[in-house]
Parts: sequence; structure tokens; C-alpha cells
Amino acid sequence: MSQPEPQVLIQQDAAVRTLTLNRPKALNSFTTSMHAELLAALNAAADDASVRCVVITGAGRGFCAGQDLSDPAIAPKMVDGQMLPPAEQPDIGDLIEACYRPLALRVQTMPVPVIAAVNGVAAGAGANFALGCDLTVAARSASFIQAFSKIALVPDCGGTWWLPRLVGRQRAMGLAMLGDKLGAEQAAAWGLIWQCVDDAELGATVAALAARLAAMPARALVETRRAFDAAAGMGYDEALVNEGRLQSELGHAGDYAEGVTAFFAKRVPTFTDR
Ligand code: T3D
Repeated sequence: MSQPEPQVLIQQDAAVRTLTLNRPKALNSFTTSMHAELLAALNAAADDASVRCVVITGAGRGFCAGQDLSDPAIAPKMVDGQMLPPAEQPDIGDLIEACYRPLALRVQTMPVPVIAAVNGVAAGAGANFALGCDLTVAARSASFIQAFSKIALVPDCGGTWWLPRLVGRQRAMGLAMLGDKLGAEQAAAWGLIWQCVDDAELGATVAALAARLAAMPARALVETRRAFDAAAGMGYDEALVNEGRLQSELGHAGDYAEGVTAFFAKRVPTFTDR
């Protein structure tokens, strides 16, 4: 009997692990099994010391179209064209708690940098999943759509947190309320993503960026992510205190000694902390 096609493809090139969402016929929309495979793949990358950068991309013409809306577990329950009472409807909050929250937190706690290589449309939770990665690089033909309002939901997968922080409240409101397609070029101009590149250059650009990050001090990069996110909820002095605490910790780590030694030896440092 043939095995079912994996919904997440895993490939490693040197220290860079690439995870490819693999449901191209449905624009790589999330099913519970794709969630499980993706979380397992991220956990495996986090636990593998040979991995120093993770890239997430999509197979085919899309990056990810958010939740698979054909999933009977989340479809509104109807009988003879009438909606059943709320008590008999599926609880989408359970899906968020079981799948999207663990996924968003896993990305946010990865011990190495995570790049989203957005090869095509990123809609709903697919868009916000990409925005929650450390760096988001998109092909010029790609787009970002806060599709939630069109099905009478709110942005999820971290969207309420990321959108106003990345582009400001007005643009976040416009994107979320109208649900219009935002092209990659405009997304980069607004600061929603790191970079927009020609479609033909996406693979090479992301490979070069990932290789560069993989050679950098992973622990310091990850503490930078945590410090930025923590500072969002801090006063100025508290953020300064936190910076001191982190420098104290990192200053005792091997990568700092290596960085300084390599600087004076005029050689390229070899960072190993994670
Ligand atoms: O229960 C919950 O909803 C919980 C909440 C979860 C968070 C969310 O993510 S909510 C938002 C869910 N996503 C969407 O609402 C996006 C739906 N998709 C679209 O609006 C469009 O597909 C796109 C704008 C993304 C792309 O449009 P286009 O014209 O390039 O492609 P298409 O023809 O619409 O889609 C291609 C195929 O993918 C098509 O299948 P077919 O007709 O060829 O057999 C389409 O049905 C399928 N597809 C696209 N998105 C989804 C999907 N199938 C299932 N679920 C999808 N989200």
C-alpha cells in the first residue's frame, strides 16, 4: 500500500533546514495533519544541533491559504439550510488552542532564526504565520491577505499582535477590515516584511540569507528576538535593565569570547552556541 504524501517536506542543506508546506492543490491550507507534521518538524529542527537556521516555504503557486475551510470539523452545522443552535456548532477556539497557538509559540521559541520564504499567496492564518517568522522574504508575485473578515472572523495565528506592531494601527485596521490583497512590494514598503525579490530570485536570496544567519551566533539572535518582543510590554528603564541582564548572560557564553577573539585575530568567527 502506498504511503500518503507528506504534508510537510523536510530537506537539509548544510546547517539550513527547509520545511515545505505540501498541499499545493489547496494552496497549502492548514489541516490538522499538516499542523501535526509541521509542529513535529519544527520540534525536530529545534532539537537537532546541526540545524542553525530554518526556512519555511510552500509547494506550488501558494505559500499557505490559512485554515482548510473544507474541514468538516470547523464547518458550520446546518440542517435543511438552517444553522443548528450555537451549542451544537463546532468551537473554532478549540482549533486555535490545539493547533494555531502551539504553532505560533513554537516559531517564536525556536532556538535558531526562522525565515518565511513566501513564494505565493499567504492568506488568513497563512499570512500571520509568515509574519511571525523572524524574517519574511516574499516573491514579487506573492501577496498577503487578512481573509478573516470575509468569513466573519478576527485575525488569528498571532495577527492581532503582529499586524499593528509591524505596520501601525491604521494600516492594520485597513488590512484586517477590508481583507484586500496586499502585494509583496507594498508589504515590503510598509515594513510588513523584510524583503520583496523577483520571483526567480526567491530561492537564491533566501538560501544566501539562511546561510548567512546559520553562520551567526544563534543564541544571541534568538535573545534579540526575545528582547524585542519583551520590550514591547516594558517601560524604557525596564528594557535597559533587561538588556543588561542579557549582556551579562551572553558575555559569559562561548560565542562572545569567540567573536572578540576572531575580531582581533582578523579571522571569521565560528559560532557554536545555540
Ligand atoms: O475555522 C476557521 O476558519 C478557523 C480559522 C482559521 C484561520 C484562518 O486561516 S481563517 C482564513 C481561511 N482562509 C481563507 O479564507 C482564504 C481562502 N482562500 C482564498 O480566499 C483564495 O483561495 C486565495 C485568495 C487565497 C487565492 O485565490 P486564487 O484565485 O489564487 O485561488 P483559488 O482558485 O481560490 O484556490 C485554488 C484552490 O485552493 C481551490 O481549489 P479548487 O477549486 O482548485 O479545487 C480552492 O478551493 C483551494 N483553497 C484555497 N484556499 C483554501 C482552499 N481550500 C481549502 N481551504 C482554503 N483556505
